[in-house]
Amino acid sequence: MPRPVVTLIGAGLVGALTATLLAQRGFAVEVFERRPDPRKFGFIGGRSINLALAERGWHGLRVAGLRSRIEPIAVMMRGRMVHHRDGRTELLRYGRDDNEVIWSVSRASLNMTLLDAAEAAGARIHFDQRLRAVDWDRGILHLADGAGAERTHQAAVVIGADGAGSALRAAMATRIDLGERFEPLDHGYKELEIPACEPAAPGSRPGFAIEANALHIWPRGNYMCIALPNAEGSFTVTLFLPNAGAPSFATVRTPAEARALFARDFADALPLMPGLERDWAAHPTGLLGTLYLARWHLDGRALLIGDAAHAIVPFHGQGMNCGFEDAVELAELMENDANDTKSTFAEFARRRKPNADAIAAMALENYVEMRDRVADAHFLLLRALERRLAERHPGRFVPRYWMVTFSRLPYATAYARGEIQHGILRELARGASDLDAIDLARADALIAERLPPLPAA
Ligand code: FAD
Ligand code: E0Q
Repeated sequence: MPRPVVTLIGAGLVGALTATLLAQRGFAVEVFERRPDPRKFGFIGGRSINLALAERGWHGLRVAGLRSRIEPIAVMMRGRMVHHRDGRTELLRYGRDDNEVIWSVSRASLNMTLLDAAEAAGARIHFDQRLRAVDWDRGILHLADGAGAERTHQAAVVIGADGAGSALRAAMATRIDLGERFEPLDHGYKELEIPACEPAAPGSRPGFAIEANALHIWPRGNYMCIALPNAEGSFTVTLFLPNAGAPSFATVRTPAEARALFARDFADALPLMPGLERDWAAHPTGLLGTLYLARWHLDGRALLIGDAAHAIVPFHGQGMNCGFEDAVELAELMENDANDTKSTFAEFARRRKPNADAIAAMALENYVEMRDRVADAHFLLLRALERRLAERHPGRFVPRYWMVTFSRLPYATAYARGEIQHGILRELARGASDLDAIDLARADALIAERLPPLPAA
């Protein structure tokens, strides 16, 4: 039997992992990537410079045999370091101990490691090749390089991992109604930097200006800043701000206005950001939103994965993690049946769509929680109660954040159980102002009644 051939569009995070996993399973993989090879020409920015990697993402890397290549470049984040307006900081741990943490990784390093892995597994990656259109009747892709030179490529089966602005999706939409809906968020983002500090002694390593092993958050009600550590000692700071109103990207426009905003609202960060004005002027304001599609595939000929199928807002740090789950699920399905892509793609969508919808909803909810609730007394009571019940009922009452971040339970399960748990918390905490006022016997009864035990990990 000849090796089944698969063509991928996009060698970003999800495309490169999918190429690796399929090539490792014996597929002949051809990948077309719009950008030049970042290993030769440097990584052309765009989007966040580092990302939070959690259990689902690690699983994809482990399946590809890449865990040991990423571990040395990942920075542990034990929890959220909340920066209050008065300058106080407080670390809210994500999990119970250092086994329940998330990791900050450089997008560029991760992507380059995945490109190496894909090629080592036998995938062929064609850089500087942008998909322009598809002739579905002839099964021909039309591509162009940066200089405008065109080429074609015969492809019976094509998988689109070409991100939120997917060209393959646009090509599929000329053939079938994908039921596409993009819900823009009325907030955007700007990426800034806290550089590494001067080395303590000549020749010693540069240091972190703030706690290295945390995800820093400056919640300010309707907007917020976050900062994730980079291995060399710097932090990538992201300001999330409304597009209209005040303050917003409409009122904070010039570098001087940005400085004034930071002086007022992020006073402890400002002295650590000497390049604020330069970064503000040089970096575009990013757009955010959620992409919903009713269909992800065109019979057995084309399939969308990752952001191309389900871009989400970044407030749970799960977009890449979710895309890596797509890659693993697809590779396993295709390995089991390499030839019937029509039923494979349909099964992939059947399994993944409810999960993509669930993480999309949870990511939107997390924005409000992050920017607005982390300082609210009732919210903190619910949080404390949640921890108490989780200790009392391990394997049964499991915080939603934990299910999303530290487990591989389907996102849809995390969402559904999270709703039930939230109902229980609200019922128990109604009228209560502290943990001692809560009726734990009633808690136990509600949990036994409404939450079946989770399957053992
Ligand atoms: P992309 O990374 O967008 O890659 C698409 C690739 O396709 C690119 O290489 C592109 O050049 C290529 N391409 C595009 N068009 C064409 C074309 N026409 N022809 C050929 N190639 C093409 N996720 C997390 O898990 N954790 C986080 O902490 C996190 N933080 C985020 C912060 C921000 C501000 C944002 C915006 C996103 C964040 N995400 C995070 C989400 C994450 O960035 C995405 O989910 C992830 O990059 C999706 O990977 P992808 O490969 O599907 O798409
Ligand atoms: C995480 C890890 C961009 C981004 C990435 C993240 C998170 C947040 C807020 C943001 C959510 C959290 N979070 O701390 O609850 O866990 O990835 Cl804004």
